[in-house]
Parts: sequence; C-alpha cells; structure tokens
Amino acid sequence: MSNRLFLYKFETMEMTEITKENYGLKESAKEVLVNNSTGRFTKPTDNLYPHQWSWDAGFIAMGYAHYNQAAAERDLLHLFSGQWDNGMVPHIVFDDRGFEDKYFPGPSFWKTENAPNTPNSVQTSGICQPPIHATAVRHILCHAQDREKALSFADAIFPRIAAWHDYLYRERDKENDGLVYIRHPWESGQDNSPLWDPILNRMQLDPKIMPSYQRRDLGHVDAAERPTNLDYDRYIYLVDFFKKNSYNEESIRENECPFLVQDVLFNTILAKANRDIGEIAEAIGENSEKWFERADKTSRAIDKKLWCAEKQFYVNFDLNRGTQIHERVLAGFLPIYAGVPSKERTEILFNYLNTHCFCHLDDKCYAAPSYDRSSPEYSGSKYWRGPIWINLNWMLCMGLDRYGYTDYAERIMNSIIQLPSMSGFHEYFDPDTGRGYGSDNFSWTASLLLDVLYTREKSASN
Ligand code: 9WN
Repeated sequence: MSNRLFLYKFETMEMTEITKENYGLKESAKEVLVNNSTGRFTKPTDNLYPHQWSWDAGFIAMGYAHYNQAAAERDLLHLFSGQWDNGMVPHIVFDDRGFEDKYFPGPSFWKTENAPNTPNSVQTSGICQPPIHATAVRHILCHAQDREKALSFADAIFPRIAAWHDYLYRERDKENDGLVYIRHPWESGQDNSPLWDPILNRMQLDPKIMPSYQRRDLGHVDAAERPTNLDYDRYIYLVDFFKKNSYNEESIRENECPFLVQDVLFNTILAKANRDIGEIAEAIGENSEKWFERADKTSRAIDKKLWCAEKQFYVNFDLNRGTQIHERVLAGFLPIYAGVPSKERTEILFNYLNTHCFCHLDDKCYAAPSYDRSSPEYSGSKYWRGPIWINLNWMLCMGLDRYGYTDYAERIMNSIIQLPSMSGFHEYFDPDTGRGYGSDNFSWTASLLLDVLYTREKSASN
C-alpha cells in the first residue's frame, strides 16, 4: 500500500476500526519501551544511545504516565540522581557499565568527576538539555493511576526541579533578561540544526589543540543521516574547552566560550516548565508565585527579544555577536507551545506553517519538518536539518490546540500515530515519503505516540 493511500485510509477509518488497529500499535510501542528499559531507567534506544538522556527522560515519562506510573517516576528519579550540587541536570547520566565502545564521548572523555559540584557516585556529562522535567511531573500528576503516590513523588522531586530551574536563572541568565543561554549545540537537543552553522563556521580549530577521538555513532547509523566530522570536531572542541575550565560557568564565560546562545526552544520549554512547576507547587501546598512570575518574565522576553520583526518569526540570539540568528527552523513556531505569542502573531506564524515550506494541510503532508523545505540547506534525511521529529511535532500540536487550530493539531496527531505504524519507531522521518531514519525502536517516538493514543481514548470516552 502506498504511503498516501495509507494516510487516506487512516483518515477515513471509523473510530472502532482505529481503536482496534491502535491496540496492536500500543502494544508495539510499549514493547519498545520494555526493550529499552535497563530496569533502572529507559534509554533512548539500544546501541546508538546506551545511557540516559535528560530531555528524552521527560518525553518518555509522558507516555509511561498513562499506564506505568512507576516507570515514569523511576526514570525521572534516576535522572535526578545525576543532578549536580549547583542544581544542573546533566544531559547524560551514564550507565555504570560505561559502554565506551558504543557511545562517544563517554565518561572517560568528559571526566566530570574532577570538577566541583558533581555527584559522587554517578557519572555524568557536563552540559544540560531543555528543562522539560516539570512538565513531565505535571503529566504524571494529571494521569496518575495512583494519585496519592503521584503526590508524594511530586513532593519528593519538587525541590530538585526547583534547584534545576534556580541553576538556570542564576548561572545562565547573566543579563537578567529572563532568557537563559546554552553553550553547546547538544544543549539544545537539536544537534546539527542549521541554527548553529554561523557560529560553528566561525570556530577555526587549531589541530594542535584538538583532542584525538573516535566517533562511535557511525558504527550504528549511516553517516549520511548524522552530523559531519567537522560538526563533531566542533562539538568535541567545546566539550574539551569546558573540561579545561573545570566545568565552571564563570570561567567558561570569562574565557570567551565561542558558543553562547539564547535559544528559542530551550527558553520556550523553560517558560512552560515554570508554569507547570507552579501548578505542581499548588498541588503539594508549596508557594507557586515565584514560578508563575518566572514563566511570565521568560515568555515576555521570548516575545520581545527573540521575535524578528523583519522575518515575522521567532529566532535565536547570539550573545557573542549581540545579534539575532535568522534561520527558519520549526522551533521558531514553538513559542505557541508555551502560550507566548498574541493571537495576531500566532496567525502570522500559522499562515507560514501552513505552506509548502513546512506542511500545508491541502498537501496531505505528514507532520511538520524540522527545517523550511525551501531552504537550500534542507535535507529530508539529515538529522535536525529537515526530517520530522516526533517530539517537536508533539509540542507543535499542543500549541496549535491551545490557540484553536484544532484541524491542524489533529493532522499532526494522526501523523504521530501513522508514521511509526507505517515505518517503525524511528528516530526521525522523511517529510515527503514518511520513511524512517536514524535509529529504530526509539523511545520518545513510542512514548509520545502512546501519549497521543491514550489522550484520544480518554477524550472519546468523556
Ligand atoms: C547528543 C538521545 C539524544 C537526543 C538529542 C539527539 C541526540 C546526542 C547524539 O540523541 O543527541 O546529545 O549523540 O547525537 O540530537 O536530541 O536527546 O536521544
């Protein structure tokens, strides 16, 4: 059956047929999570990513929240066991088996144990990822099978999430403008996005000071679907630079870190997470005011400093240059996920989203690609430079729904269900053919699909 026909079939199926078909899909999605679970946490996938990643853990918990609350709580607690004394939640908490032959850079390259602030018994990386965790905890509270248990879990994890957000505002918002910075493309979660090209291209690396290293990712996935070697050199140079600065935020800044960016998506996720931790605070009888104030401050700053009047789009800000970075990536729409823009501004964004540059409803397209298709640098198979990512589309869907673009949100939800059922639980998908790329059996593809299926079922039965 051709992809287009499958899409048509899906859209015209009766609810009962969808439910029947979904049963098998749900079981397959759960199986992906079972197979990726180590018993202590759920890894993103086998081989390519054998450790625990920070924002993955949040997205994975969103699916578990509906049927396996214990696993959702266990995963988040495991992630926070790697939290640093200064509050930072590292982007990787390493499996203690090391797996240096599977993943690079592993613990022996990061050597964070030599830095102050790091946990004693857990090995971690020395950078972070978008703070989706409060949102995941709120999700657990909303869908809890055991409400009492969820409340005591929220109570236990609340101070840790509070310390995490405090870290971001204390260490990463040096201009006190409500926007926190990231200092490595990996911190954005969108590693080789065209967003970073102008900065990475400025980095002239001296081969004499480059550490030698061996990539492991290319042993698992085709090089054409991964970042280039030049990208990797820059990623590794930055890690080495942080290590030489003992992972001390002040000296990283003072020694002229070449990469300091106020990123739209990171700050959007933070704004939403502040609102969510505020709601968690209310549920457990803590003061919520500070969190709602921070949510407002960051939202206002995104809307002001990261809005480009000329392009009519949200864009990143390069702190080293003091200029905006004008790239048309899907993340530029996502402030709608945190309720940042006005209705008028959202209409402008929607009119651009609903074109062939991203995904036009009349095109019967799949979900929205990560990069404007009309850009010369666009590629449907190259990681964060075009393919559909399920997590970005899941956030887009929440945002569209929030502003009343329900037909479009529905279309995206259908694709979140359809793409894995058609092509497997891949890491990313070609926007034109729906073909899966990157690793297979990818956890957040499975867990966010589960979230969509369970949410639909609940709303159908209400
Ligand atoms: C580097 C685990 C992670 C995701 C990121 C994705 C990819 C790592 C890598 O995999 O990044 O952190 O080695 O390529 O870009 O979003 O969290 O799934």
